Amino acid sequence: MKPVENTESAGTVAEDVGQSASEASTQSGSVSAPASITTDVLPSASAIDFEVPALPTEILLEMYRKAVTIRLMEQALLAAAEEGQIGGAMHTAIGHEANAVGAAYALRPGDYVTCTYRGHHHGLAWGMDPGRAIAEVMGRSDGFAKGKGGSMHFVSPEHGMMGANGIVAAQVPHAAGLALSSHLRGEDRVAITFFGDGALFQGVMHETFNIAAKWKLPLIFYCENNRYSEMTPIWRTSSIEDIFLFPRSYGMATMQIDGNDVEVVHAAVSLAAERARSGSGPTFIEGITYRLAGHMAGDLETYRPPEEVEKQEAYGPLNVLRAKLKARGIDEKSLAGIDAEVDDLVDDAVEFAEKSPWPDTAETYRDVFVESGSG
Ligand SMILES: Cc1ncc(C[n+]2csc(CCOP(=O)(O)OP(=O)(O)O)c2C)c(N)n1
Ligand SMILES: [Mg+2]
Repeated sequence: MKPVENTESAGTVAEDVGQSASEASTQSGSVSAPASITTDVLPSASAIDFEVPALPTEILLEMYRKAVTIRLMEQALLAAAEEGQIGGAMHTAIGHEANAVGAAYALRPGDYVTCTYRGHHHGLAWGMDPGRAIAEVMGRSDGFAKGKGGSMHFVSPEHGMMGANGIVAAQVPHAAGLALSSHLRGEDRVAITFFGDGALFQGVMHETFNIAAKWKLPLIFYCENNRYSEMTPIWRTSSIEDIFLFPRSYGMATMQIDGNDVEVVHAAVSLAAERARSGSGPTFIEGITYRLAGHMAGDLETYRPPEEVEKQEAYGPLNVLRAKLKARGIDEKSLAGIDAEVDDLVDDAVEFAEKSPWPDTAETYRDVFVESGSG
């Protein structure tokens, strides 16, 4: 396995409906995975069909800075969890960065995002400040939900971040509601919802597929397929491993893409957003990715060999992006300079969060229930 160094990897898009799964699979060039993900089949092996324009180098550099910020913040949060500074479960998105960064750059201010409990990367990609984000995870008063949401319930409507959710797939119909409101108000806002491969087996997922396709909602379904649900690999839980084949049966346009490549993600989400804004309805994107850290802080990871993680790390989103930038003449020293700046920024963010006061007890029931004013 080695990092992809060119910008030509792409994804597959299939809008025809009524094909059999095997036809679709053959046409997409996807490979049926063996009974283990410990394989040399790279995500980009399934990536060929649509144009992936090269983004300007300055944008790629910005994306790199954002992806490194996410990575270093997640690492700092894992260290804080180990020190006992974080209550409750915390799931990091180490290895998932490109899905969030590529998508956020493809959408506009005013668009909506919802995501799972693994959502710190989406919050940051959508513009949330790292200091306040860390404060939220630590339950401090400067957090975006004054410390009441914590890691699993990131929310910041002013950034379009309409809520992470601890219940697998619960955020998906919420996004459909946001898309419906945009449609009913005659706005051109798009909603994107991120979920994992495990969410495909929740009933509400399929109810939302059906109604979104039927009503042509301006909605993007984005599956971050990291090939595990908690500690269980996908080949143990799913009848098919090409997740994008499920929504095709609802008549939805689908893509299976390399979720570790920001340019590919950007191109796919741009295409899906264009379809949504022009009234063509929802698109389902399966971003193949890999979780490089445990399912949650404290996960001993006894269910997968370290060699598997090392192998995937080589193709991790930061390595892919570094290789792209180097191919464009950005040298190691410049990249190390960005890494050092971000490191300082994240140190400051942690310090800010640690100094943030605990919420006052008077806050306990505030913002928990809607106040109608009528008693
Ligand atoms: C409805 C529901 N069932 C079970 C759980 C427990 N649970 C938490 S994370 C998780 C795995 C989900 O895997 P996936 O959708 O692939 O997302 P990932 O964690 O890999 O990002 C499960 C089953 C839950 N939170 N909600
Ligand atoms: Mg998963």
